[in-house]
Amino acid sequence: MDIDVVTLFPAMVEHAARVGVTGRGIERGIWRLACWNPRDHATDGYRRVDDRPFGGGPGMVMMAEPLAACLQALHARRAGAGLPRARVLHLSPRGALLTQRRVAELATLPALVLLASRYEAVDQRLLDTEVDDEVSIGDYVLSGGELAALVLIDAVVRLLPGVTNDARSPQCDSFADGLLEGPQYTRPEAYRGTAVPPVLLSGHHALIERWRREQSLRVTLSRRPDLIEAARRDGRLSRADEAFLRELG
Ligand code: 4GS
Repeated sequence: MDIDVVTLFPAMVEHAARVGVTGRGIERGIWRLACWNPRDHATDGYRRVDDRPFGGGPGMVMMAEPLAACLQALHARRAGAGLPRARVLHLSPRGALLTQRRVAELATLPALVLLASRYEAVDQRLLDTEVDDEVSIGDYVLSGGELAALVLIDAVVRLLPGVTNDARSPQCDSFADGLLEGPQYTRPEAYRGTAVPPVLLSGHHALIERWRREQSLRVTLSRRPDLIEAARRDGRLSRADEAFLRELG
């Protein structure tokens, strides 16, 4: 997968993306990152990329022209290599909330362009003409879209085949099956006087799977009852699941 990020702080994105699982994905050639600075496409001698909002009001607005020129340059690079035009996403609290479902859909695309904006806003004319979708990572306001772009990159890249060493782990995640994950334990068997749940040491795989399912139902019901409701609606709860939930009350 090819990911191009438009950002005034390319070092922030480059450094963070080259760490850990996402960094290993780059080293393995599973995805490629390129950052593009709209300041390199500013039209005046001061390299200005922002200006005051028409109509007044606080803060600054990112100018359309430097962003458009920057996007044109990265689209041209792909076209020159014979590659199809990439989907352009703007990270913004006005966008649709990023979910694991959306992440999994994005992970199937061959290329993404992420626009990480700064200041109070982006000129609407640029959004109308150059951006395909707006995506939000949550109902709060950041000082820049870089961290949101990195959140999206992290969630997408870890799903790409060959990035994690165990191909099963993304399927076991919270949300992969619409429920939260239950507790996990590792050595030692007794930690400061607390033992590991004995079933996990039983070697009885069917029993362990059932116990894990029940823990998952228990934690989801107490923290995210909306997810239990959705699972029920979609027919993802078995009769054994329903019986266990009734037991919980
Ligand atoms: C988000 C968010 C965000 C909005 C960027 C104000 C600077 C800021 N981006 N999900 N301008 N929440 N962006 O807060 O994606």
